[in-house]
Amino acid sequence: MESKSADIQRALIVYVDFNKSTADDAFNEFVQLVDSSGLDVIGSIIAPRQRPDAQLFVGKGKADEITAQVEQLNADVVIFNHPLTPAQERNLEKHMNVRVIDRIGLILDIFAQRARSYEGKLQVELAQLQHLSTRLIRGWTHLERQKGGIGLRGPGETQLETDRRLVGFRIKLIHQRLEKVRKQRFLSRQQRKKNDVPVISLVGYTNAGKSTLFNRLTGADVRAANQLFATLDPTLRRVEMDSGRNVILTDTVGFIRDLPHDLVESFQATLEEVREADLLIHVIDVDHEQRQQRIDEVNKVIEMIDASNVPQIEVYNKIDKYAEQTAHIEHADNYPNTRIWLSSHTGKGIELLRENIEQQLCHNTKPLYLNLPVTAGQLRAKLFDLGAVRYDDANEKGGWTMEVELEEFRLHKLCEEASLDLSQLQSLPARY
Ligand SMILES: Nc1nc2c(ncn2[C@@H]2O[C@H](COP(=O)(O)OP(=O)(O)OP(=O)(O)O)[C@@H](O)[C@H]2O)c(=O)[nH]1
Ligand SMILES: [Mg+2]
Repeated sequence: MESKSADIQRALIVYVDFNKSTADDAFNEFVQLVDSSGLDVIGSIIAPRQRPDAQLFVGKGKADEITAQVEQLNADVVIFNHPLTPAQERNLEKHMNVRVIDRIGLILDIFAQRARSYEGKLQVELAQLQHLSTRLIRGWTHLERQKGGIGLRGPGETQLETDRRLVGFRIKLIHQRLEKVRKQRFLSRQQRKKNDVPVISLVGYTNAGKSTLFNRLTGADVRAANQLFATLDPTLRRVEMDSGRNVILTDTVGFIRDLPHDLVESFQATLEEVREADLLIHVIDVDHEQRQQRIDEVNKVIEMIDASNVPQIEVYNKIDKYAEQTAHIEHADNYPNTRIWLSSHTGKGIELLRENIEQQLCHNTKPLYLNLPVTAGQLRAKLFDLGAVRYDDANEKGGWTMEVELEEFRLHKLCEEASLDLSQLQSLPARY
């Protein structure tokens, strides 16, 4: 007798393999993703292919094979690890007489299950509507065994049967509501700036250990789980550093390879926290084979949301998995970024992170030497206003040679506001 509850759906997964080199990792991640959605994986089919078929994505023979498996295993849903066009989805459903969900539909379903906050729900609904609006016309009538469940739950579900015009209207409404959320977030950020509290955002691939590190640093108890996208809604906590200085730490949604652009767009309100942060802690699972690839994926998203200028501490997490791995810190190639090896789970190496955060944000009183061009007059005036200037002299190029003393992240921000690149301005100590 099966003891599982009746509404757990039986999923057959189809992994279409275009690229042998990353196949294992991508396949395992896909299974984990389906697992995280609460579906029961009852079988998998791997389909090597050169390029997708326009009608069915896979070849006709493969589609027949999948159909036979669906019947044999009594599957409720077939999940493809790739985006499908609405036409492909419809053709496949007709062919197999079962619901077909693509990778984006799957991720959206997980998001719908996790969204708790008003903002999170709005963002998921927006992404769902954008994804579904192109698929609405197909209806679901060609499916006999329609049961609801995956792809049909969450804030967007009631919109499924309505027409596109209404969906368009709803999308507009959500945009307006999200605009309000963005404004509120903007105001609270302004307030924090006024109070001079620096903000640190945790970023990283899903399941890297962001929430575990967040809990470790803040003493909070947010949900950490061996599950993809355990966290969706951003959480903010104030943390007191050893010097007594306060910072704000935010935990947020994880990233994954091939994040659809629409999804990133829908999460603008959340991701703005990342862009506006003073420092990013990029959490990396040290134990992962495809570590570098995942780092690159995260940096791609960081670039996509215009946050690549924010200084980063790369945290190589989970060193407790290797007995011989020691906690340590090193400087990354792109100053002032650093890399720290630690374990959020055992706490080993956490003090290195705390020290480095303080160094980057709080009391960096090391003098900084600058060569400002003649066009940087406004920046120079601001530095004087802040009382940060220790030395200032006109140089032969009509600009200024300066020595300033202020937190590096602040100088970074000021340069950015003035559209100047700090690395171009820094100079060796002037001889005076
Ligand atoms: N061994 C070990 N496991 C860890 C460590 N840090 C986190 N984990 C585990 O890794 C899994 C994921 O941790 P989370 O903190 O939920 O990861 P996350 O980055 O917040 O994941 P999402 O919110 O899903 O994006 C959990 O099972 C944690 O217990 C660590 O330092 N060592
Ligand atoms: Mg998390």
